[in-house]
Amino acid sequence: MDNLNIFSMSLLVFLVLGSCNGGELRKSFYRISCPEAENIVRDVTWKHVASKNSLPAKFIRMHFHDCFVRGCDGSVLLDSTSNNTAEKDAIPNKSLEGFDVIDEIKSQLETTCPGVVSCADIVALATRDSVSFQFERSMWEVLTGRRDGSISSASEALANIPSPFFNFATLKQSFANKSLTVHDLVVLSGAHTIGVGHCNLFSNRLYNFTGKGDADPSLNSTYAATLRTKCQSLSDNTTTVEMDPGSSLPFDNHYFSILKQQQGLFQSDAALLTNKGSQQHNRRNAQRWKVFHRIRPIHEENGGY
Ligand code: HEM
Ligand SMILES: *[C@@H]1O[C@H](CO)[C@@H](O)[C@H](O)[C@H]1NC(C)=O
Ligand SMILES: *[C@@H]1O[C@H](CO)[C@@H](O)[C@H](O)[C@H]1NC(C)=O
Ligand SMILES: *[C@@H]1O[C@H](CO)[C@@H](O)[C@H](O)[C@H]1NC(C)=O
Ligand SMILES: *[C@@H]1O[C@H](CO)[C@@H](O)[C@H](O)[C@H]1NC(C)=O
Ligand SMILES: *[C@@H]1O[C@H](CO)[C@@H](O)[C@H](O)[C@H]1NC(C)=O
Ligand SMILES: CC(=O)N[C@H]1CO[C@H](CO)[C@@H](O)[C@@H]1O
Repeated sequence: MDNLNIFSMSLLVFLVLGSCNGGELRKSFYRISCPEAENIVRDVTWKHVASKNSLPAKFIRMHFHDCFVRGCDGSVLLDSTSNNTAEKDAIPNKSLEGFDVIDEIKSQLETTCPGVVSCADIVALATRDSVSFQFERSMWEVLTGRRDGSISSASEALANIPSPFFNFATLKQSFANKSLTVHDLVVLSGAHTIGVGHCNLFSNRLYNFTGKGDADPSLNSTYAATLRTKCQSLSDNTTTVEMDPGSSLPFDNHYFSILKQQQGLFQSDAALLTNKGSQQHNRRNAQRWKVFHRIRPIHEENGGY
C-alpha cells in the first residue's frame, strides 16, 4: 500500500499546482470536444516509456518547472526566440528532456481534434501516464482544462525554481511563494525517489564544503566516499548519479529512507532533516502517504495560486 499512497503525492502536486491559472479544472474536460484525448496521451507516453525508463523523471520535473513559473501553463515548452530566452533555456532546466514526446503527442492530437487540447494539460497527463506505466494502470486522476500561456522567460525560471543549494528557510520561502506549505515541500521532494542529478550540483558536499577541502558533515560519510568515486572533481558537469540510490526507477517512498540515512543527494534534500516540523512529516511520509486528504483542504482554503 505504501506505493499506492505515494502516488497521492503526485496526484496532489498536479492537482494542486494544476489549479493555478484561474481556469476551472475538471474531470474529463475533453470528453465531448476530444473524447480520445486522454487515450492518445497515454498510448504515446507508454510507447516511449517502454523503451526509455528515464522518461517519468523527466516528465515529473518538467511538470514541476512548468507549474512553478507562471502556473501550469505549458510555458516550459516554448522555445527561445531572438529577443527572448525561454524557461527551457534557464540554467535550472539543465536536464529537462522529453519535449520530443510532448511534440509527438501534440501532433497526434492536432490530427484528431485540431486546436482543442492544451499543451499544459498534455504535460500534466503525460506525467501521470509516464509514472503509471510501471503499474500498468492509471495511478491518479488529472483534472483538465488548463489554458496555455504565451510568455516564457528564463529569468523568471531562475527566480522561481528552487536551487539545490537552498537551505530549509529558502526552500520554505520558495514553496510559500506558491502557497505551498512545509508539508507540501516534504511530500513533493519525494519525487526525488526517481531520477538523477548532475555531480556539479552537489560535489561541493564531497570536496570543498566550507572552502577548506572538507566534506559536508550532514552527508553520510560512507555514502560520500561512494559518491567521490563517481564524481571525481568539483567541475564534473556531465556525470549523473541516482538521487535515490539503488531505487531510482521504482516510484516508491524509498527516498525518505535514504534521507534518514543522511544520503539525500542535494543540500536541499538534506535540508529537509534540519527542521523539526519537516522531520515529523518525513517520519509520517515514510510510514504512510495520506497526502491527498491532508493537502487538498489546505489548498482549497488558499485557493491555489
Ligand atoms: C524542493 C526543491 C527542489 C529542488 C531544490 C530540486 C532540485 C533538483 C535538481 C538540482 C535536480 C537535478 C537536475 C540535474 O542535475 O539535471 C532535480 C531533479 C529532479 N527533480 Fe527536483 N528539486 C526540487 C523539487 C522537486 C519537485 C517538487 C519535483 C516534482 C514533484 C521534483 C522532481 C524532480 C525529478 C523527477 C528529478 C529527476 C530528473 C531526471 O532524472 O532527469 N523536484 N531536482
Ligand atoms: C520578439 O520579436 C517578435 C518578432 O520579431 C515579435 O513578434 C515579438 O513581439 C517580440 N517579443 C518581445 C517580447 O519583444
Ligand atoms: C519569494 O517571492 C519574493 C517576492 O516575489 C521574492 O523576492 C523571493 O526571491 C522569493 N523567494 C524564493 C526563495 O523563491
Ligand atoms: C575550495 O574553496 C576555497 C574557498 O572558496 C578555494 O580557495 C579553493 O580553491 C577551493 N578548492 C578547490 C579544490 O576548488
Ligand atoms: C560544463 O563545463 C564545461 C567546462 O567548464 C563548459 O564548457 C560547459 O558549457 C559546461 N556544460 C554545461 C551543460 O553546463
Ligand atoms: C550511512 O549509510 C549506511 C548505509 O550505507 C547506514 O548503514 C548508516 O546508518 C548511515 N549513517 C547514518 C549516520 O545515517
Ligand atoms: C543552460 C542549459 O543547459 N539550457 C538547456 C535547457 O534545456 C534545453 C532543452 O533541453 C537545452 O537545449 C538547453 O541547452
